[in-house]
Amino acid sequence: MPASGDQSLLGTGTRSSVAPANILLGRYELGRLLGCGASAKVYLARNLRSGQSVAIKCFRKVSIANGGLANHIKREICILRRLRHPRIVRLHEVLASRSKIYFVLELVKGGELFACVASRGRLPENLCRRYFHQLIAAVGYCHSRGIFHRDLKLENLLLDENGEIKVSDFGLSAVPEQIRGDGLFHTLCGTPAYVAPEILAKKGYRAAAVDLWSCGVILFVLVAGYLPFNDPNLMAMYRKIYRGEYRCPKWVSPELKFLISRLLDTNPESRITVDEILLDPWFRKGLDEEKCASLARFCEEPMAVEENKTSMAEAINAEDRPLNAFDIIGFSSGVDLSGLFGAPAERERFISDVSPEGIFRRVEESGRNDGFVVRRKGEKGCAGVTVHGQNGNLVVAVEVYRLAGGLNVVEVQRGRAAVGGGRWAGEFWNLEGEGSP
Ligand code: PIT
Repeated sequence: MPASGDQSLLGTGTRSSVAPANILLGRYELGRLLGCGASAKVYLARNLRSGQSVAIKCFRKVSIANGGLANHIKREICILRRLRHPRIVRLHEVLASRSKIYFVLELVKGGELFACVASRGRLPENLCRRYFHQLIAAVGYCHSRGIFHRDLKLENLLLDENGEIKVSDFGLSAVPEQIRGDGLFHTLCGTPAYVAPEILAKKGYRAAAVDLWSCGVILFVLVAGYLPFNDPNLMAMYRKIYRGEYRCPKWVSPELKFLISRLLDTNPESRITVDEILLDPWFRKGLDEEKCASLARFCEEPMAVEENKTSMAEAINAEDRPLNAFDIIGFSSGVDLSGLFGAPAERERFISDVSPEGIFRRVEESGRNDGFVVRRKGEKGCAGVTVHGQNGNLVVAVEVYRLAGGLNVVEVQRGRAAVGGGRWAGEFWNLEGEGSP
């Protein structure tokens, strides 16, 4: 697979180091492609230091800039950071180069539940129930935290090595801040066959009810082996959804038929809620009180002791600690990733494995060679160098923030004196490697 070499700080002259083709930011060895979406690809990868296998989702800058994806990605990161549940794929960290954003995710090895149903056909009711328990545990947890997935479908349910599901792809998910004045969401979203009728009505909807409709479609597919609403003609399919026209196959038990009818209720006001699902007889079958209570607890995965220790140490010594990936995201006010996504900007950020001293020396050398005045400045955890014209005007300011793992965030701010000023106005710090993933 092509690679990223953009972690090396390379000047206009010779390259100081060239990263091996499949090494990402000096930290992960990239492996085979696991999946491919419209705006991103997911690769198998291995953490070079710990040996841990992970999945890495790579967003290309082109798709981010052209498709206006930046806000979606920021939201997805914020949402994933808030989720910590055994049935939801964990986000370990976010990495960024000048051209791409990478989500380092928990590796789920068993593939999509979709592939399982596609190859095996319909599943026995007991297995459907087991998957549905896990799905409702994840969905209930998200809803209890004010997060709505909005694109639940079989393709977004992954199977781990124990045959348990993990919900993935929160790219369309939403938080209550997106609710309009009428208390409803208005964004159109979802996959046609899984979309709730109230979304088609375009009048605004409650996202919790929309997710539960999709859970109804998922449950139907698991037990039937095909979609409840389907038609080669999209408008005809939407008509069926809008009218709630589906037929349960004859092998489905009356109890499950009833639950499906409560999930695929076209009226979102009377549609079953998570709390009601927990009381449903088909859902509760084989669940003792304790198991049901633990499903309903929508509990957080406990944090590892080591992680707690680290955050405590970091909190005490916040000034002096290296930045982690989430600091990059929250670098400026809010969750400003503009420096990572944008077209040539006044300010740019990128990651380098060259030491701060090496970076400053390179800037000083280039600046002095071109007749500029160079000044050093130093702060705890962050140091910088500024380059000025002979009149004192700022040409460029370069600051370096230490990251964990020997990496650094380099922030380059162009001053007004940089305009039209040859390579100082452009990208003398352009470190981009070709053909990265
Ligand atoms: C895997 C294996 C795989 C895909 C994924 C993880 C993707 C996970 C994912 C992607 C998202 C998201 C949450 C999880 O928001 O084939 O281990 O965009």
